[in-house]
Amino acid sequence: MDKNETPVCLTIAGLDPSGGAGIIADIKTFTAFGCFAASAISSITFQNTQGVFGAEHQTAACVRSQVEPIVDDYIISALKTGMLPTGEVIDETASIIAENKLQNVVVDPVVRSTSGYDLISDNALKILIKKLFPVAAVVTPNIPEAERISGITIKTETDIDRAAEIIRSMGAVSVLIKGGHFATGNKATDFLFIDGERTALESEFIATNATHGTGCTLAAAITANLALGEGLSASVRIAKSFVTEAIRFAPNIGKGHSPIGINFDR
Ligand code: PXL
Repeated sequence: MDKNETPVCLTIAGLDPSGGAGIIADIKTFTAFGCFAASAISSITFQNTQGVFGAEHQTAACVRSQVEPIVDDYIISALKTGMLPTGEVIDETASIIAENKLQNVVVDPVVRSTSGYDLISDNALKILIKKLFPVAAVVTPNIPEAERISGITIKTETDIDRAAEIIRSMGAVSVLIKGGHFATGNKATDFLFIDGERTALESEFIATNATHGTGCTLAAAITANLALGEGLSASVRIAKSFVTEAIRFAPNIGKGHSPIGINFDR
């Protein structure tokens, strides 16, 4: 890469037309960190701050047709995957990663929307685990996602360790389990496991329902920082404080969970 070249981050994820989650959150986040954003849509969802009402999933061929011209033209410094709704789209994404030797792959195992809409089938989740966990620099489940992936109920920090170990045994070298659903007092703690070594990352817990897009934004911010050459641990810390600020600066729009407010004046 030329010294002055801007790193390109690619996201393969769903479109949330209301702008809170999915590729729109990813694009804003990549841009906020000074990376250039490219994107391919895996599914067009129908939603707003109140819920997800449906989705039109894209075919594997459509995803490939979006990605190929991009990877033929740009050097991709990092890739984020978000909602990958079907086994065929996941398989295709894994092939694209292998063929292009993509590095710095952040896999956000999007399973269910905050409002309870299933964004992936059980069979597709199995393929996601098998094909994408082994090529991920980090996998970023929240607690409900970690429960569905590991098959255990998470109630304590020991359960978090057990879930992380199960996810590691599935081939993921590093796992970030996001504890927002688990916040106690005034702290929101996430647990980063690198090669089985655990670090607890604390941030201020902000009591609000303006949280739409936090998961996508966190994973995208990690992706951007990896693209900029930061290590994983630093990328996660920077991403976490970015999300805390975005929650604080939520625009408070809509009748449900407001999107968070991505800050471009960093
Ligand atoms: O936050 C999970 C998520 C990811 N991607 C898309 C979504 C959602 C949740 O609604 O719609 C496109």
